[in-house]
Amino acid sequence: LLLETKLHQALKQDRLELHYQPKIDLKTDTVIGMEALLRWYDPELGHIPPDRFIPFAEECGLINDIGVWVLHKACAQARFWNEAHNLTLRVAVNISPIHISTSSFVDMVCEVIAETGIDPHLLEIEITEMSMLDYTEDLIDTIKQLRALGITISLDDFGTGYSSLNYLKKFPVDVLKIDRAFVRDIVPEKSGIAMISAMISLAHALNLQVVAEGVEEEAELNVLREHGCEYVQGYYFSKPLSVDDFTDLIVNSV
Ligand code: G
Ligand code: G
Ligand code: MN
Ligand code: NA
Repeated sequence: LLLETKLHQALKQDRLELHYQPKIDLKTDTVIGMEALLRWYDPELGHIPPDRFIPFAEECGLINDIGVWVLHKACAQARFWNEAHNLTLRVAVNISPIHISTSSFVDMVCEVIAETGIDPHLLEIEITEMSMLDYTEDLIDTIKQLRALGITISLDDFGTGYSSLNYLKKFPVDVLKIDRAFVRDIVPEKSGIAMISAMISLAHALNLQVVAEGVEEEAELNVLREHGCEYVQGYYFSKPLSVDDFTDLIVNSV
């Protein structure tokens, strides 16, 4: 209960923070967007990682309010960066399967778009593969409506859930994010390369673009490039950055 009270207060008092990890286009080697990632620092408890408080927020019912806050904050920030630096960065927001399954989700997104003035083509929603597990026709409908608005939909953590290729056929997504567990396995002379190569081919055969997560080494980058992966994210380029540090990054790379 203590944690719930603290999280509730942090949300109400605007003490949650977003960090942004750049996404790099391998064709141009430029930053084309960023993923918003939640950070929570509590004066008594210290830094609490999202891996811990997101599942908790999903259990105690705070996840929908958090999702709205994140979406609003990330869209406003992206709009600001794009206006201030004459850019077209696309911001990606992680949305909980619980939240996206609420009936008012699309209306809420429309409100946030109107309030922040973001071009919906510069907004991406990441949903985890887990969301598809017990999907409903309503969820497919929601995704279709979001895409009709111009929003990009990515399937996050691909390969880690109980992925069935059947889901991929049913789900109208734009981007497949290969989980970093597979990127980590890219070592020459290992089956890791075969896996990555097959995943990229599968995505392309389904007209999906590919983001590889957790790229830390040049050798991994080279394999991904060679196999036609479009975008990468990872410590090799940058860890998730505070607003100030991300601003420095875009100022210095334009
Ligand atoms: O950097 P990292 O520790 O930030 O994030 C860990 C995990 O927490 C991510 O894989 C992601 O699934 C989840 N996460 C981070 N930020 C958010 C957010 O804003 N909303 C949701 N639903 N999950 C998030
Ligand atoms: O939403 P998702 O599960 O994809 O969140 C991305 C997670 O991966 C975040 O926790 C982020 O901090 C982390 N991350 C991003 N880049 C790297 C990387 O290069 N290596 C590792 N180990 N983690 C990373
Ligand atoms: Mn993600
Ligand atoms: Na992921």
